[in-house]
Amino acid sequence: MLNSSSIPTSLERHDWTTAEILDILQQPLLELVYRAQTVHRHHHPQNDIQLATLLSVKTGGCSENCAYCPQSAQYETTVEKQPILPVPEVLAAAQRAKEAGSDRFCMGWAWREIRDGKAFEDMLEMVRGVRSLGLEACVTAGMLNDSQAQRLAAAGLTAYNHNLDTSPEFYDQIITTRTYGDRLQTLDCVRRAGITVCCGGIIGLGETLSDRAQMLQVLATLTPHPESVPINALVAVAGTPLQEQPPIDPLDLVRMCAAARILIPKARVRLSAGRSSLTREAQILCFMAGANSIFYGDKLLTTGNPDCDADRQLLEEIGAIGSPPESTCKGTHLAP
Ligand code: SAM
Ligand code: DTB
Ligand code: SF4
Repeated sequence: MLNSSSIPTSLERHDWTTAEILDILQQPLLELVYRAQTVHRHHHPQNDIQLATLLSVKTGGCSENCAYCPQSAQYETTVEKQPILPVPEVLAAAQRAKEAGSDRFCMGWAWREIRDGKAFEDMLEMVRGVRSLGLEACVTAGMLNDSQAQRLAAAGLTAYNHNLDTSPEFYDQIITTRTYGDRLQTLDCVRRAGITVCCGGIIGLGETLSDRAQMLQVLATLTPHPESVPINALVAVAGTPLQEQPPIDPLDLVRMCAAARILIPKARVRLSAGRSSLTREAQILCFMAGANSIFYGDKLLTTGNPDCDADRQLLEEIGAIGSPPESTCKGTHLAP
């Protein structure tokens, strides 16, 4: 078993093995959190939790069969296919997010892949608009190619989110309409275009601890490392194949945040979907373990998120900087 006191905190490695990562995930919790916090404080300012707001620009009707996703056209969920939001509506939501204190505006399209044409031109305009508000802009819209990545980079896109979701081994139990290799190829295009990479995964899909370690191993051996690593807990949505999945143990989320922090020390580790089911105390443990960003606003893409007031109170209670003044938070309904 690894001993925290003998582990250098400044080390950034790209050769982690799954066995080493399994050891990390299974360390005694207090030891693990201490180690992760030590790494965290070496690489990041204290009390800094970035607020990012999500908006679903294109909702529902997706051709893919991701078993966790309420937006897949293959499952009967309460999410209906919606028209793509127009540029001014998206930029108005970005403005509200900024006023509420967000630093990053993340836009989602329920697509298998980006296709050239009007919707892509609009996406580029949204990116330019979000950047001109002084916000970081992140897009998640499925697979893309080199020329699309280069155009997004030229529009000023800060980050592209494309998750691995789970381990290479477990992947085809969750998605069969595209491969793990497809995902890695998209990440390569993003990297080549000079856009920062936002890439993480989900726990609670029915994976084993070894799957979690394998997914982290793929992330931790990407060179360079992703700048941003979202850790999601499954939001089990009625109508999806994973609707009956039992909720995760919140301490497993703490362990995943801690492992991500230790393995990918410079990344923003984003405590993402699933926060609505966490107590304040569990979230604080995730922050102790190195999570340094949350999604802020009452909605993720299609499912709920803690409301703005509760999050502001939480951030104030823990002394995290970036908590917005009360007046700007009131009435923030970020969804259209
Ligand atoms: N269609 C694009 C794609 O799949 O890359 C972008 C949107 S997709 C909703 C973005 C990510 O959200 C997924 O890769 C997955 O990690 C996460 N996600 C989707 N549904 C989720 C759920 N029910 N619970 C937790 N995470 C979820
Ligand atoms: C990520 O890893 N989590 C966010 C963001 N990237 C796009 C999405 C979570 C979606 C949760 C289910 C929903 O609201 O539809
Ligand atoms: Fe489509 Fe993305 Fe949902 Fe998969 S996760 S069904 S690709 S929106």
